[in-house]
This record gives sequence, structure tokens and C-alpha cells, in this order.
Amino acid sequence: MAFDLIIRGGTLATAADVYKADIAIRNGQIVQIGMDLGEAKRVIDASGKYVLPGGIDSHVHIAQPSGDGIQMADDFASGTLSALFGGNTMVLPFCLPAKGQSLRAALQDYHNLAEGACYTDVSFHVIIPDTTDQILGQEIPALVADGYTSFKVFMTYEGLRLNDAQILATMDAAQGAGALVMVHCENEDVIRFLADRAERNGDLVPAAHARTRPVSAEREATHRAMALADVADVPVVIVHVSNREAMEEISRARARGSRVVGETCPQYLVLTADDLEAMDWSGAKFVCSPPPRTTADQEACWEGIRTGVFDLVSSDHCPFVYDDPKGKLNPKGRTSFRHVPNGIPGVETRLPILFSEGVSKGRIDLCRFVALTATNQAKTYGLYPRKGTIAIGSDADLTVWDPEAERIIRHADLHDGSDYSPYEGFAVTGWPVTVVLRGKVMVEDGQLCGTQGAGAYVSRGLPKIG
Ligand code: DUC
Ligand code: ZN
Ligand code: ZN
Repeated sequence: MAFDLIIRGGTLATAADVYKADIAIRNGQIVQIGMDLGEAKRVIDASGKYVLPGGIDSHVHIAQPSGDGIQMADDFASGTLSALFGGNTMVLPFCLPAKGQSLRAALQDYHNLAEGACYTDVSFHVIIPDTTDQILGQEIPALVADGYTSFKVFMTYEGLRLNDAQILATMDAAQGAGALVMVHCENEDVIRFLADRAERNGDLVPAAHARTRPVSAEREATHRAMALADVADVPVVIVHVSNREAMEEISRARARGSRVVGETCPQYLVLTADDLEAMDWSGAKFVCSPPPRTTADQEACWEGIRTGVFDLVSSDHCPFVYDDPKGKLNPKGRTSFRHVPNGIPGVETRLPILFSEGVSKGRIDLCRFVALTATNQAKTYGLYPRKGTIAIGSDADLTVWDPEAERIIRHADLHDGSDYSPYEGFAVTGWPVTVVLRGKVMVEDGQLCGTQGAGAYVSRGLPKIG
């Protein structure tokens, strides 16, 4: 029987190997890998290109309510379309429950928003907003049993942060259920002290955002989060790590045997705090937490990528429109950094930036690129080996990658709902040209050919960590 699709003539890369072979696909799965595989209803010529597992971006924010009249720039249609054009076949957004709302009801809201809208597969992490007996004793175990196996806690943001006792209780509940906990590590009291002082001094510009969220606040919280995780004996992901000192905390914890996964993001590899300095308030375009740091920290993060301190490079796509009353330049945001919404777009540019700065410039090899962007993402979040690799029986989620393509990143060419890219004008070598989602050709030679709603919700297994 003919196959549904053959991808022919490409160089395949997994986290372990790079070799020339064709891939045959039937019913959405990879069924053969080899040469001379025979006939198919459709053939994609990948000669001169790499064929990679579709990118999995485990850290994105889509349609998340922000309060204060602020609106996130992406819904599930635009967010996943942007992800798809960036070479991704799956994203994991966060579900943020409203105050007092049950986790289950919040998840239902996100399912309703995502249903029929997505261009990539999706699955959700759940943010823990409170530690009621209901959440810890009933909801967390029940949700893990239903395939929601990762929870995020915040150590910063008034109204969202949990104190140490609450974090420990959450970790304990997650541990009991076999789930993992993602932690946003910044010391809220340090930040509030510095932000209050900056405000008293009239230092209200976007650059003050970076000055009031120093490395020491991130380093201390990273250490504390991992100490709490040791007590609870739960695996943790330290998300969006920005600097050497926090990275060294992770290295030390791992050397002691703690089950810690480190994640960094492109903004910490190619942006610095200087990007927030523009005098015309456009520094707001780079306001995210933790903030981008120094060129020395960029080098440290590359070192962490090479040496394995970081297992994940995710985008932390958290898009707001810049020039809009509901975005970065909201009425209060025009007057103080404290009201500029935190987050930057990047789901479409994550893979090109990491490939270009990493693989094309010789900092990492192609297998490491695949591991950081797909395989480790799948293993960490309970998706492997269904996703994150090229293997017989895996979902046919594949990206055909042109390693020679030279592009200048322009927001006008991207597909997210924001009105700018923090990487505007950045030159990259390497770009995804064709993207296949469970055997469906979604993008071919840079043109959309798949349909909205082709992306589906994916229930997950338990994490596989250390
Ligand atoms: N944390 C995130 O993970 N993303 C955006 C903002 C934030 O604080
Ligand atoms: Zn965060
Ligand atoms: Zn985030």
C-alpha cells in the first residue's frame, strides 16, 4: 500500500544522529525510515535540507488575561500560526486561573479558546494561584491523572506570587501525583524595595525595569526554589534563566543530584539590558522578566547550553502590542515601567535565532539544537517518544530546514498578533521552509497550506527527568 507522504532526499537529524534517509508517513505517523521506500500519494523533496523533529516550545503565553485593561496580543489562532511558521509543531501555553476559579474550570476556558483554532498541537501547564485544600488535595492529583502533568509557581508579582510555605505545599502535592513544578525565580521583596526606591527617585523609564530586577534577586530565588524542591523531592524546571549566577546555582544543585532542569531563552542569548535604554520609551519593547542582562551573561548562557546546564531553550513568547492602549504603551505604561506589561513575542524566531547563532556560528552542533528545541522538551513534559524525535511510531511532526537561507527578521514577515519584534533587523542564517504536523503538510516552501483547527490538544504522561 502506498504511503500518504514521503519526505525524500533530506538529511535527518535527531538528538543523537545526523544521516541521509527518506521518511515514509502513514496515518499521521512515521512508519519507515530508509532509502528507496517506494510510492506515496505525495512526495516532498528535501534535498539539500535538514529534516528535523518539529520544534516543541514548552514556554509560551497565549490569550492569558493580564488585568488592568491589558490584552495579550495572541489568541490561539495567531499564536499557533506564528509558532508553525517558526518551525514548531507543538506549543505548551500556560493556563492562568482567575482569582477563586477552580483549576479545572480555568482549563475548560482555555480548551474552549483553543478548540478548532490551532495550527499546531497544544497542551497546557497550569499556574497555581493559591494553595487551598481543594487545589492541593483534589485538583492537582485529579489533573495529573488526566494528563496535565506540569504546574507553574511564581515567586514574584503581587497577587500571583506564592510564599515559601505555599510553594513547598504545591511541590509536595505535585510530587505525590508524579508531576513537575516550573518556577519563576525572582525575589519579590527585593524587586519591590528597588522599584519603590526608583519610583521615589523619579526613575520611571523602561530601563528601570532591568535595574530593579537584579541578578541577585534571580540568583537567590533560584537557590531557594531548588532547596524547597529538594525538601519536597520533586523535579523542577527553573524557567527563563538569564545569567551566570543563577546558572551556577543550577549546576551546583545538579551536581548534588537534585532533579533540576534549566531553561533559557533567545532573549538572554542576543539581547541585553541596554536594549531597554532607548530614550523614546521604545525600550518598553524589551521589557520582560527576568530582564535581558549583559554580554557576559549571554556568553554564560551559551556555556550553559553547551555544557548541559540548560536542557531547554524555549521562547517565553508573551506578546503585547507596543503601540496600543491595551499594550506596552497603555496610559499608565507610558508613565512608569511598573505598568509596562511584562513579556515579549518570540515563538516564531526562537528556532532561527538558536540555529543561526548556535549551529551556523559553530557554538553547538545540530544534534544539540534538536535536543534543546524538541527532544528534551518532549522528555521533560511527558510527550516522548510520541513527539520530539524522528522514529518509527512517532507522530510525523517534521520541519524541513534550509540551513543556507539568509533572512533579516522583520515583524512584517512574522505571523503573531503583536506589532513589533524585539529582534527587528537581526540577521539569521537558516530558516524553516516546510512544516508537517502529524503527516499533514501545514507549510510548504514558506506558504501556508494547512488549515486552522489541524492542531489538536495532546494529553501528557509524567515527566522523565534525571
Ligand atoms: N514570566 C514568564 O514566564 N513570562 C512572561 C512574564 C513572566 O513574568
Ligand atoms: Zn515567568
Ligand atoms: Zn513565561
